[in-house]
Formats: sequence, structure tokens, C-alpha cells
Amino acid sequence: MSSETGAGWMIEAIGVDPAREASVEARLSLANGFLGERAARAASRGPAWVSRLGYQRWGAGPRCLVAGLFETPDTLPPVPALQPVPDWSRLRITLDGLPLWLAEGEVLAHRRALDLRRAVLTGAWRHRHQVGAIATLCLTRALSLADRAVALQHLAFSLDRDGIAVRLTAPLDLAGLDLEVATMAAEAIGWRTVTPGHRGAMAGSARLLRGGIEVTPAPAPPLQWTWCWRSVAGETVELERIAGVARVDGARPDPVPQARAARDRAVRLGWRASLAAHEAAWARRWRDCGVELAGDTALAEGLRFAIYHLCAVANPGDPAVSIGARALSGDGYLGHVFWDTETYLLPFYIATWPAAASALLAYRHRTLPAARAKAASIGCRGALFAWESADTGRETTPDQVIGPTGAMVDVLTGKFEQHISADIAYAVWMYWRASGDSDFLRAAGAELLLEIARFWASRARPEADGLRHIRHVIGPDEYHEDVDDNAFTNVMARWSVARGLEVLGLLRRDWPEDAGRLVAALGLTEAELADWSDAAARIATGRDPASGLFEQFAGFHALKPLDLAAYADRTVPIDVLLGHDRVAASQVVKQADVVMLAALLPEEFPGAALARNYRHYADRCAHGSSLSHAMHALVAARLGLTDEAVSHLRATIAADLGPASDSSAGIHIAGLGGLWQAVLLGFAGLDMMGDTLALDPRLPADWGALEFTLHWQGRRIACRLAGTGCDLTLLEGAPVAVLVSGMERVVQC
Ligand code: IFM
Repeated sequence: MSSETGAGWMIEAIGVDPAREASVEARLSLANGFLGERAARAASRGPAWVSRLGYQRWGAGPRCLVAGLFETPDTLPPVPALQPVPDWSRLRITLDGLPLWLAEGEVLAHRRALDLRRAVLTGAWRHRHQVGAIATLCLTRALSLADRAVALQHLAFSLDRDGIAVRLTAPLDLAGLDLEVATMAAEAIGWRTVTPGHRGAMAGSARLLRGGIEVTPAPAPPLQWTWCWRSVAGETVELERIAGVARVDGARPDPVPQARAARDRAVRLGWRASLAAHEAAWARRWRDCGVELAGDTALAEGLRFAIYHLCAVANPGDPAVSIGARALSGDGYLGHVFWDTETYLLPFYIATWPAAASALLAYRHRTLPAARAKAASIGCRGALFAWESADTGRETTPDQVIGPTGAMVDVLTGKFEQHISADIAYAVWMYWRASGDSDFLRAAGAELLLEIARFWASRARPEADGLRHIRHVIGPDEYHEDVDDNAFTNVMARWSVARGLEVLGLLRRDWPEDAGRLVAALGLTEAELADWSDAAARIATGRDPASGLFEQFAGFHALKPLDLAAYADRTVPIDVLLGHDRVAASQVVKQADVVMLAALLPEEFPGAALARNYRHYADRCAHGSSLSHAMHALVAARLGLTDEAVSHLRATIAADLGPASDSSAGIHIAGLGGLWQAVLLGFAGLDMMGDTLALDPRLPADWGALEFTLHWQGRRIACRLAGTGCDLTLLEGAPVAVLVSGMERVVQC
């Protein structure tokens, strides 16, 4: 029997259910932006079977991952994937020579709990072993937020019998990893990826304490710490374990000394002080990023779960990495980075943790050479970013995968889903607006905006009808491939070109030297800029001027209507049920597309157009992606469709916490970012795109209060919304004007 409940700050898994185990591992996963670890049971017979790159359909999938550590295995086609690293927290225990594991004996109690506040995973397991003794294990694990290279584990172990021969082994477990080992010492290992040139290292240390006295380990092979003793009934034996991890890219020095240095720092500090530093770092995160929602416990807990995972996966100190579609909690999408980061996650970081936002955008800046090459490969200029990106920014979307029938099917998103370039411009602009970080704008942001504007101007070709068209794309609605003039793509492209022109004007006005440098480096001419102005004015949008209704792409309205209500009881996605071709020929939308556009650029939907477009497309949406519900929630909240918005919020949470959820390949981090956005940008009416920070609250009547903190242009502002009231307190920085429901007020201490 297994049950999983979340109460307050704890997400629990009671018992072990093979059918749910892989999802539990992801849901309760730990991460610190550098390391990620699924909440696999630490103590097992071992070696734990770790399938390389296999999506788990049942059973467990222990994983330790390092952000940015991509390897390209010899799969067909070869696609870079995050490489699992040694399982530093595995434990093997035998009693009188027989393994302590779930499959034999009797499980008396088994509970894992993720404390969201402290980012600490605890486990409590009582087991009647084959020898008759009852073993009690209390486990604690954390990936330090105070020192991201450090992992911490603690075990308190006791037996209810005297004289049992106990053997405890704590390995840095390599089983099933296929690592190309470069160095191996007694307590450290270094390895290298075959391509494209990363190295990793892990160094361990472990102490066993009986009655507070350290016990000398038995001789053991490299990377293992083993102790043997005779049990004393009721005695608690403690294991303290620390691992240091390093990743180096390219030709930088051997990572083993770096991993050892991380381990040694934590050893010097001591296990408990290291844990305390980690907890203090998380307290600071919650202070800045937390949202308190009174009046709806399930939503409040879902929001906490979301904020935990969002905070866990970012790293302001590493501009070489971004966040994959399943964060650091599983193999899903092989760790690849999609538009999810810019459109679903960045608003959270921009509003709460600007340093993390800046690092994520710096990652895109580092991938500019690959984006330029991709644009050139299709005869365009500027930067076309990879639809799926790994470490270098080269396109990593597989061209083909094995489909449900066993035949190879083409994957067209890498070729056609190009709106990613506009999505990145959007995030850059929002970051610039909200942070006022001119260093970033001058060093990276402006170049990104200019190269993206250049791409779209070259991509949108003038045609005989006097408009510029963007043909052969896939919009967010991936059910319709190779379409022309997808409204989302085109309007976002047009907006991006306008921002390119705007940023150049801004640089010329405020930082002329930077403007000159960039114009020279990029070879921008007045003729090209005139062409951008033309593109900004003439890119087709598919908007009907009379009704304000966008046509999702050219020809969408002519497709066959589909009565989605007739399939309301489906248990599989609509494309699986009806088949690819039928769905492609129908007016059915996979995920928010025009609705996504409304979420991002509400000014494109004046007056009644917002409601008109929302209703039209919400009724045609099959929500075939975990990204979909949150954006519907956001727009519905802005429209005052409170019940509808809340039900989309609940559906978003259910993707990871619902009884039928499948998080086996990792949590749905984009949906979780979308959840935060729906609450803040939807119900609270937060707008960070203007000159002035704005709030326009429309809270559901049963929400008592909504409290959060915002970062805005060097300030920190505490916000408390309740009923129609809005209290704002300046926590840091100079007084600033804020628009509340359209009325300006000055916020001061
Ligand atoms: O980026 C998304 C896409 O929009 C829908 N399919 C899953 C991708 C990764 O989350």
C-alpha cells in the first residue's frame, strides 16, 4: 500500500508502490542548480540497476545528475543527453550475510518526506529482516544550496537484537553508468565524456559513529567505505557522509582536485554545520521567492511545491547551463532546454531571483554562435536558436524517433519550431525592464535582441500581397506541422523586430560606444535597419480587424471542427486516440497557442478581443501538453473567469501531484513555472513589461490573502493582496512608483 500526501511543507510518500515509484522519485527529488538527485531509496541490495537513457515505465530509476554534463551516447540517432553520475548516496547493508532490502522480510513502515522549506529528504524505514531482527533506518539527504558542489547524507541505524553481524557499505556507486574513467583513487573518481568534452569528478568521505566514537572502516576496494560490527539491541549507529562534485568544460584543469576541495570544505565545516548552512540558504530563497496564499490549501501547497522545484533547479553562478524540460529530476527530454525556460520559468526568476534569470539568459548568449549557424543553414541572418538545446546550443532535437508502432517517425520540431528565437527576445526584454541591469543589456542582452530581430526580418519574406510572411513553421500547437503564418510566431517575431530597433535606439542614446561597437561587430547598416522597420510594420498576423480574432495559422479556420466534449472521458491524448492525420486535419489545438500569445502580449488583444480569442481557442484545446493549462489559467484569471482559471490551476498541479500523474521521467517544471505565473501575472495582475511595475489584482473571493515579494529595478517590495486591498512595503532600495489597478502610488519604507 502506498499513499502520497502533501501537508503544508511536506511532500510524503508512504510505502513503496512499484507502479508509482518512479514518479515519487521525481516529485521528491533534490536539486541545487548544479546537482540533482531523484529520491530513490538509498538502501537497497545493490547494485541498483540504472538503465541508461531509458524512460522508466515501472520500478525505480535512481539518478544523480550534474547540470550541463552532457554526453552523446552511441544511440541512433546520436543525441546529447545528461549523463548520470555516480550514485553517491547508495547504501548496502547485510545482516548475518543476508541483504537488507524490500524484497525479503517484511516492511513494517516506509516513509519518505521532502521538506520543501529546508530542501531535505528524510526517510524512515522499519523492516523485519529474514534473520528475525527489526532494523530501523532514519535517512537524511540534502544537496547543499550554500555550497552547490556538496552533497550530504546521514543515516541513523539500529537493530532490536544483540549479536547480529552487520555489514554496512557506502559506495560511490558506478553500476550501470558507462563512465569513461580517467582517474580512480580510494576516495575519488574522475571521468570524461567522449563528446563534446566535459569532465566530471566526485570525491567522497564517510564516518561511522558508535556512541559518538568514530569506527575504523574495514579494508575496501576504491570508492567504497565498509564497516562491520556486532549489533547491540537498541544502539543507534550513525553514518555521516559527504560528497564533493565537479564539472569542468573544455580544456580546463582536472576536476578531481576541485571535487576534493568541495568535499574538504564541507568536512572541515562538519556535517551538521554544512546542513545548517544549506538550510540558511534555503531560508533566504523562501524569503525572496515564497508566495503565501490563504484560503485554498491545495493551491497553496501546489504553489509551494512549484516554488521549491523552481528554486532548486537554478544556479546564478553557472552561465554555461540552462534548465531542461524535466529540470534535474529525470531523463525526460534528455535534459534538453526548450522555450519552456524563457516563457514559463524566466518570469519567476526575473521577479524573485534576478541573478538566476541573468545566468539563464547568459546561457543563451553563449549559444549565439550555434544560433547564428542554424539561421545561416536555412538561408537567414541573425540567430535562430535550437528548439532543443544542450551544452553548445547546437540543435539537438532528434530528426527521428521510434514511434508507437515501432516504425521510425520524423520529428519536425527541430526544423520548424522557430518561435524559440522570439521567446528568448521576450525574456531578455522582460529581464531588462524588471531589473534595469544595464551591464547585462550592454554585454549580452542587446546583442541577443539585435541578432533575433535580424533573424526575423530575414525570415519574414515580403510577398505579392504587400505583407511579409513566415512560412513553414510549427507554432506552440505541435499538432499542426509545417504551417504558414502561425499567429503566435508572427506576432512574437514582429514584436522582437520592434524590440531590436528599440534597443538600438536606447543604446545610441545612453551608451553610444556600445551601440557603435555592436553595429560594427554585427555589420548593421541603415538599409538593414530600414528593412527591420518594414518587417515590424508588415509581418502578417492573421488577425481579423473586425472581430479581433486571430487565425492560429493560415487555413486553421477551414479545418474540420472537432467536438472535443465527445472525447472528454479519454485517458490518452487526443492525437493518440484519433491519430496524427485526423488531428492535423482538425481544429484541435495541442496547447495554448493564440492563448499563449494573449498571455505574453495582452496589448495585442484590446477590448473584447481577449475574451473572444480565449473562448474560441480554449474550446478547441485538448491540453495535450503539461504546458497548456497554466497559460489558460493566466488568461482566464485576467478575464475574471475565476472558476475556469482555478480549475486550470488545479489541472496544472495534478500533472505532478495528482493521483493519475506521471512524473516518472521527471517533474513538469514548465507547468510549475506556469502555475506561479498564473497566480502572479494572472490573479495578482503583475506586469513587468512596462516602465512602471504594475499590479491589477483580481483574486478569487475565497482567497484570504496573497503575499509575495518582488524584485524591481534594484528594489525588493513586499506585496500583500487581500480582497480589494493591496499593501506594498519597500524592503530594499529607493522609493518607487507602482501602478495598482491603474492608480499610481509611491512605495517607500
Ligand atoms: O516545449 C515543450 C513543448 O511546447 C510541448 N512538448 C514538450 C516540450 C518540452 O516541455
